[in-house]
Amino acid sequence: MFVKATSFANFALVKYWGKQDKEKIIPYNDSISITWDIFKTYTILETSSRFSFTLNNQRASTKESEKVKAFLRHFTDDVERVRVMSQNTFPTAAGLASSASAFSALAKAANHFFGCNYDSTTLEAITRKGSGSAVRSLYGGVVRWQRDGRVRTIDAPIEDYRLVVIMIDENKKAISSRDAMERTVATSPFFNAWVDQANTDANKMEHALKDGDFTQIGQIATQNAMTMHATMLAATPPILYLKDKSMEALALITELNNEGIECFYTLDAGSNVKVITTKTHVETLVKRLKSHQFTKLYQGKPSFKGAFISDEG
Ligand code: 2P0
Repeated sequence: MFVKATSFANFALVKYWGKQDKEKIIPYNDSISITWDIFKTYTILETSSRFSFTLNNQRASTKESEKVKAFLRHFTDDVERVRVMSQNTFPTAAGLASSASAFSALAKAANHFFGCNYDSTTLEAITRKGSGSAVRSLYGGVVRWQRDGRVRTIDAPIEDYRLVVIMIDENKKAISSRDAMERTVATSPFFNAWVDQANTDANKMEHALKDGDFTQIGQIATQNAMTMHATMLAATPPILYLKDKSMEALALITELNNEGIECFYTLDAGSNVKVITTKTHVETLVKRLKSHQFTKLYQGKPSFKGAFISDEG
């Protein structure tokens, strides 16, 4: 027997950064994301004589295998009889939300494979344990993950929004989001201010999204991302994900937006820059980025699908 699930990465317009409950993975602040149709994970669970976990066609490390086994124990008492194969269509752990698509796909696949049929609240609670942001990839479109742990989708006119990811560095990041978040909560003097700001931003962002106010969405999203980075820069020792090239890209995006090419940037736990623009402006934007030597670009559209079972037999 096998089950295949597919899921997509999501990028937050208002970021999740900090856990008030490290066991249940409950955030200090609300976050809001859009699920995009690029950066997919395919996960297959197959009956086997012993457990194995293959990530991107390579046998996973003991640490990764143990994490997957621990996750699967939420679905079964017998994890030894399953083979797990997971494939990302993009660089893993490079700040491209690979853990979000990976754990939402695994959760969906396991729920089906082991016949659990958990309701959405239970599945969300389990998915969070793999990766907090993965809970947002269970759903398509605009998703709000609240600080009470609940998740809901927001109906907003985002069909014409487009994503352009500027690849600055495809390598695995030096510090995981989980460790970086913990250090920020424990040592950054700005952490409380971040939580207040982000919760206010989430409310404003929900309104702006529903109104389709692209300028307002861009202003809130960019300021939110920069506040998150400022908060982690103030941690001890400081957490610095951005590279010189990232900074160059930010300046260029601001310049292009000022010229009338509607776009804004956001940043996650990595140096790669995500630019959001519209269908009308995407071609010009890409051309201009390329003319400034930003040649490694990925382009996407919103996905209105979240994680789903794509094959079984
Ligand atoms: C986000 N990030 O909202 C934020 C912005 C990165 C920067 O959620 O510890 O892999 O597994 O819950 O979900 C990445 O962190 O962390 C993340 P854990 P996760 O997208």
